[in-house]
Amino acid sequence: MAVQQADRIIMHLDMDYFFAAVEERRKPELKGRPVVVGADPKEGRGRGVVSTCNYEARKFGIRSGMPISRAWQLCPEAAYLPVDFTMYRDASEEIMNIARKHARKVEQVSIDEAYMDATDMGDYDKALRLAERIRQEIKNSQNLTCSIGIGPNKLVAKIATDLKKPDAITTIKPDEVRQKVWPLSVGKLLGVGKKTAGRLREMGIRTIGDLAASDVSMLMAELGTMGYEFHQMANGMDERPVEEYWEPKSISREVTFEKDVNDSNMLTEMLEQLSKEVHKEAIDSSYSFRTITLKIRFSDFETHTKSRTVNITNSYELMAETAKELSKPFLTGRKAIRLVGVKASNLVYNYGQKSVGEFMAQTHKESSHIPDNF
Ligand code: DCP
Ligand code: CA
Ligand code: CA
Repeated sequence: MAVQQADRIIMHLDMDYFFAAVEERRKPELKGRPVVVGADPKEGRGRGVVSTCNYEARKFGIRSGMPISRAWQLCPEAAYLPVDFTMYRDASEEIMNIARKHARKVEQVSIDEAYMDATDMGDYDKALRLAERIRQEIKNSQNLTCSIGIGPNKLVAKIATDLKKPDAITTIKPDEVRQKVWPLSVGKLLGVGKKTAGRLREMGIRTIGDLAASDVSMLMAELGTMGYEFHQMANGMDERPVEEYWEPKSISREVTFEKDVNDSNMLTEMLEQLSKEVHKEAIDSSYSFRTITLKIRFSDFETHTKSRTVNITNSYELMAETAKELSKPFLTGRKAIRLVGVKASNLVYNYGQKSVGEFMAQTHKESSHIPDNF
């Protein structure tokens, strides 16, 4: 079994049924009942989706991302609660602080999830005891349960967490990858969605073990460099470091009109709306900005971007006005507009407004998928 970075010990922590667990903590009378957090079900006529639900509700088949109307069909007697993001973020911050107290390096990757580098513990037994201390402190001081996975890298640690939930700690040592990881479906690997899983299935590859046993040149011929990466992952190899801090490079929003637009009022309105959203995300994440960029794509796909750098600001008006001014040269009426976008970059973090934990919980997901070409 080829696990090469056997010298690292990585832990992955994930809170159990997080939003619903925080709701149960606030209202202990909910305990034991199915609890669904998400959009208002409106007696089955509601639109919107389930954010999450507790394990009692999962017994009825309710899942994250499911239409709330479907959840209502499956279990009308559940307690349905709206999303109270602020409360979950506060809980998240407390949990991340506990993790930071125990582990030297903590990388928060979502509101309820973090990687920790526990290499300095020296061996898996000591790492397990550290995980146990973290789990206990979260339970005692936060009255919430979590699951923790321990392995030689991020990939294996995350797979370990998912093997046993809730309220569990699972270790996968390098020499256990074959026994514990290989029987799992390829969908457990990072980047293998339904589409890729389907392609792999056509190639006769269903489990991670099938993938590990496949010829790497064949995988590369079929899937390019992705094929190589999947083969590495299937063999339990993943070199990504645990990174405590990172900065989002920019915050942006863009929209493709349903019908190409030639009306300057409509464009102006959209630029104001996009600016509002970009501005809100910047403020919520405690960022000021210096550069505002406008992107315009015409109906023939000709695309332009124009930027202006201003004195450091967090003003919505300045963002919207700048975007509108930058758009003027494009409003000749000659060509209809297919897409517009607004981006804030040259971001400056406002320390002191919010803690680093809070800003990371908010910005990590959104900022990691901003396309570089915008
Ligand atoms: N979330 C959401 N919409 C989704 C998925 C998740 O709003 N489609 C929110 C609610 C979850 C939180 O993110 O509580 C964390 O997501 P997880 O995928 O970790 O799921 P849970 O913590 O709810 O459950 P589990 O015990 O399976 O981890
Ligand atoms: Ca979770
Ligand atoms: Ca999670």
